[in-house]
Amino acid sequence: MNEQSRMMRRRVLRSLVAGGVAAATSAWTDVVHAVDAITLPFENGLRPLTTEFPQKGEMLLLRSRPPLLETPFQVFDEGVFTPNDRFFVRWHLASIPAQVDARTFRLRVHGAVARELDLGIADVMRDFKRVEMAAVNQCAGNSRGFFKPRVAGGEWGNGAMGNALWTGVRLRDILERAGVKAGAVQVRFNGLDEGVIPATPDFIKSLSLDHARDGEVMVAFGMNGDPLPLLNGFPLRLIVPGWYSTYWVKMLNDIEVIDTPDQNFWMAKAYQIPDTPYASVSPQETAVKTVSINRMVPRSFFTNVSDGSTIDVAKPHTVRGIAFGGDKGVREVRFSSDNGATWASARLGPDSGKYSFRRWQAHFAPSKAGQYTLKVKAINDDGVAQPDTPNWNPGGYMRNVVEAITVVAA
Ligand SMILES: Nc1nc2c(c(=O)[nH]1)N[C@H]1C(S)=C(S)[C@@H](COP(=O)(O)O)O[C@H]1N2
Ligand SMILES: [Mo]
Repeated sequence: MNEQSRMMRRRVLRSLVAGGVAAATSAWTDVVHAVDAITLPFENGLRPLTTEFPQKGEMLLLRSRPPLLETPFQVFDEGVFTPNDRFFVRWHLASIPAQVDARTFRLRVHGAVARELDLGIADVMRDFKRVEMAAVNQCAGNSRGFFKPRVAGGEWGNGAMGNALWTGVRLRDILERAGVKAGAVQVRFNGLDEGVIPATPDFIKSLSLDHARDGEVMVAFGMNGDPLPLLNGFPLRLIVPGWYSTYWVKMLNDIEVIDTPDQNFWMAKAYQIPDTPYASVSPQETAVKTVSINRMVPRSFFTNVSDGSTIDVAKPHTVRGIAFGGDKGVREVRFSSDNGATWASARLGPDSGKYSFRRWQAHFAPSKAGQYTLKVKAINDDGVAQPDTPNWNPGGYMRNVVEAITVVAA
């Protein structure tokens, strides 16, 4: 019943992994390292497992530079918080500092403010009230590999997400210290990373002034009780609870209050979704009105059974998993063992806060040998439920559907 045993872990040749189909004709000298790999359940789903990144344990490798590292899914069965050394990693630009000196690092606050601030880490930690919040960090493209028809982009499985207890200070308090001037409309955030060539637009994201001052958006220095790992944004990153992680700017060293809406590439052109329910369109549709991606939607997953698991027909089972409500708490998780014909409420684990993962479990006693399609559906505190059919959009964003797996009772 264990996810790990179902992952078809196997030894493959690194040149095969790196070179894809070209590997068959690659030089013999390329065939040097054998590495473990996992096959995700979609086309071209072979992913090597790597332990070669600093402060990271075993991760699925999608790309080395800039790094895209996915959390192996069985990690989510181990607890409600995702360990720092297994937390997924995503960077857009290839020039990322290999180390950051916390003693000399500065966070600048400028733009439409009464007083510019130039803060060291010690200032941030000492001068503002410390706050803590559990929140899910999920890439907008999480689960993109499941899109049908397929779309371009990082072909993630379901592991481009994680839940952590973030420690830091309120962005509102920092902005208050700087004194936002009348007429300001947005706050924009930049980190230490940049493109290799000047023509690459720097990765910069903005939030409305009201959102930035909602008292929930944080500048974090702690993750699950430790400093942030370098690849997750050491020494400071933005936390935007309930919103997709494209806004959670890492290695944050620049906050600018602006008085006209941000038109930079990463706001105006990238991360646009159809302005439709579940950001869904049919693949034939064109000229759909788009908006910048924003709030997350509820999701739920199985963590101790997966598609194709064989289970003992003679025994009752506890099926379990994780859920989250998106921008709201989890109201209910429903479980079905008959392909959605009947549903029962799952038992929810302890509540770590409305933006956190929440564990769930349900009882399943197969009445006879055979195949069972198990489904799980999350409903959030606004009554928003996961859809029965998957959404689709050309960017491969916001994948959402009631999860279904088939197990064999024998
Ligand atoms: N400075 C910086 N911050 C960034 C990004 C980036 O490329 N540069 N990518 C964003 C995106 S799209 C994602 S999914 C998250 C990933 O966070 P993680 O690497 O800590 O998991 O970082 C966000 N913050
Ligand atoms: Mo992302």
